[in-house]
Amino acid sequence: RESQAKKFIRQHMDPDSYPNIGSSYCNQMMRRRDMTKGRCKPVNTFVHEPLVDVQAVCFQEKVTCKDGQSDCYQSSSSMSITDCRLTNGSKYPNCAYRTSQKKRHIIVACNGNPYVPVHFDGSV
Ligand code: 139
Repeated sequence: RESQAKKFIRQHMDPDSYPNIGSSYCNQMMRRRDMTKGRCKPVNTFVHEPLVDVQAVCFQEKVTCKDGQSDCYQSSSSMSITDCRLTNGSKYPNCAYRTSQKKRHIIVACNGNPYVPVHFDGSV
């Protein structure tokens, strides 16, 4: 089955779309990356930076994760991201998202050998 590392890439990496991101970006990408199967995933962030730069965050500033675990890391640089948030009226299977582009420091949880991102904790 899909590894945690591959799942992170599928759900959170999109290095090539930026800066051509329109208002339907999240509606298309959430479906294309299989996050609208079974339920609408409520919140998801795509990162528009090279994979190597996102993987390097595992060796940057260590921070506490939202769930209290200690395997989270904050990027030293701000990164181009797009937050996708399910709209209030959206009802499965019609998953409708609001698309918001931001420049933020990302926070990811890392695991495994090689030590790579497996969870997106948030952005600041
Ligand atoms: P998730 O199933 O949470 O993690 P997403 O990140 O895509 O998948 N793992 C950890 N999980 C949580 N906290 C830690 N400290 C962890 N360390 C390792 C994927 C895998 O990572 C492992 C878990 O065991 C799991 O197998 O918060 C809920 C979802 O919302 C997304 C991220 C998360 O899903 N989200 C939230 C965003 O994409 N952006 C935001 O700004 C906020």
